[in-house]
Amino acid sequence: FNVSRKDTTPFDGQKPGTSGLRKKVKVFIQPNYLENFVQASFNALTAEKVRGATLVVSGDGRYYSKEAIQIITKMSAANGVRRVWIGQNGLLSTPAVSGVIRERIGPDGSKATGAFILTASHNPGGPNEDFGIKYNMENGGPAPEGITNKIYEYTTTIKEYFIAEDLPDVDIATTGVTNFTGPEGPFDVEVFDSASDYVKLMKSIFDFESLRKLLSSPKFTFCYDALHGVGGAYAKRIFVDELGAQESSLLNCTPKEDFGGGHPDPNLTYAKELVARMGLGKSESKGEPPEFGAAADGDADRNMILGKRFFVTPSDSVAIIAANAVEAIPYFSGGLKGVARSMPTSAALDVVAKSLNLKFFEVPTGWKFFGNLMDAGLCSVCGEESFGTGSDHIREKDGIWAVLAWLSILAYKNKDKTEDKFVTVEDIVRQHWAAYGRHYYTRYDYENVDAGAAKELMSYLVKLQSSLSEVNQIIKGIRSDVSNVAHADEFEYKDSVDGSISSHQGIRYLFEDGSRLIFRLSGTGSEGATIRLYIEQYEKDPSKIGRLSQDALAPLVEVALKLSKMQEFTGRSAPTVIT
Ligand code: VG1
Ligand code: CO
Repeated sequence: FNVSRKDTTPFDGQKPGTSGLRKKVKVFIQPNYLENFVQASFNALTAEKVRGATLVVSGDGRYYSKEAIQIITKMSAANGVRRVWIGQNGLLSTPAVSGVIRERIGPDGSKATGAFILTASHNPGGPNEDFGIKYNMENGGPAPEGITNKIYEYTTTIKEYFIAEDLPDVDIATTGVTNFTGPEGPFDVEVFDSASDYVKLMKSIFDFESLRKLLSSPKFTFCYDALHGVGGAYAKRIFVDELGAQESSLLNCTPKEDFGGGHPDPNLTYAKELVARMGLGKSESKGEPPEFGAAADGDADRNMILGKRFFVTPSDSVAIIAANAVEAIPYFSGGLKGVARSMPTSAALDVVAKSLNLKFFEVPTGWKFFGNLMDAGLCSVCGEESFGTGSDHIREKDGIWAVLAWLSILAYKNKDKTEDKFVTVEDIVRQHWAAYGRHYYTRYDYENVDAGAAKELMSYLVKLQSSLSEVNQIIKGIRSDVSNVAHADEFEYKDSVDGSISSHQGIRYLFEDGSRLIFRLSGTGSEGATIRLYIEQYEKDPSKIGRLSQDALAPLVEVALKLSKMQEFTGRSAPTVIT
């Protein structure tokens, strides 16, 4: 093949957000739009690093992925990349990409140096919906802010990109290696099975034998909903082929370009079918709900864990996994190096860390911050309130890992049980609350708010936060039964490993009784602004841990909405999504 140099001009707004660049497909398919971002990424990585590299290029299979894979392959060839690895049909979940970068060895003994992951995660897909791209580094984790900022800078000044226009399109449906020769030498494209490496990794972490036993037990019933995301490709292989679950326990496990027209976000609002099956919906399905249910997002890095008629909040989920990991999961049998959560995630994990005497870290939203801690050997288990849970087996959150972790805890708790009582998901959560106290928690999302209004609300809160006496006076006027704010700030994070500072990571109001109100703007939306409000209250008294979350949090919710003048600023009387 030959290398062509193409003239181009910058596009506005190619700044990667919390997890890469996410835009409407209509924006991405403009001539040169994707090309500019990919070339800017190569420039940011520097030619030295790109030359000879082995790059993974794949994603959740959403609309425009196939075209994007061909473009990125041709640009890789032109920029001196040595090999491109592609999951069959362009499919690789985000956690699988991370695993492939870290673990896979190619037929010629090569190892990957990085990846372009093609996903907009939990955002809908299709010609009128979202596409996305992000770069992951050699450790398998998302590029740190130092790199994403550089990529953005290059997108603002870009004048040219390089592409091997005459490289034939790769047949991504068939596995195998194709060799090419360019001006600088050989260039190979390998298409490989999307699931094998990931299945192997999961088998090295969990005790599949005991999981198989659990799944075959007559007392246990199971259901998994991939919401038509890429998770389906792994669910079949792991839950059915390896663990013996029935095909009928898989919902929406055929990956689709438009996720069947749905919103591939595993929460109580969008995972409707699963929620109904688990007996949690307004309209309950017929028959007895399964004992365990779980869902994934488009790229299968998120998870929702449900018991029979029972919802596990993600903040509790990571705390419960951390509390049980050493006993229940072989990978952790040597102990946990430490645990970490994102700032808006509830403090349930903090209580576990304290009681088990574990190192603990609080980082800004987004998975990239956990990676440094893990690379430094400081963190084994981490999570976010946004249905993200994971460990240091890779450098991304991992939806199927979280399901296997929960199944392992269930298997462990029911191990020696010969009598009829099955220890359920709900039992495990209630026992956890009894031991550690309960963090009532809810998140309100105001999606697609006018960007100017969202900014104004945030600057109002930043200003307000600087005078505690004023804040407390306002709060007393709203509800006298809510405790005082002891501390308020705009969260800033100093990475304890590389010393880098990330500021403006959300506004926190921390109350004397341990309650917290947090406001931040989303960095993953593709249009307008999304305001997230996180509300949390800690209850240690065992007689008060069984309340309905809405009831327990009602006073704080009222304070949050009035204090922030939410309706005044946004014109919204209610959030779009409550989780
Ligand atoms: C959201 C979540 C955050 C998560 C991020 C990426 O970000 O709040 O916790 O890490 O999505 O998840 P934001 O900036 O919109 O709040 V994924 O599954 O979309 O890659
Ligand atoms: Co995701």
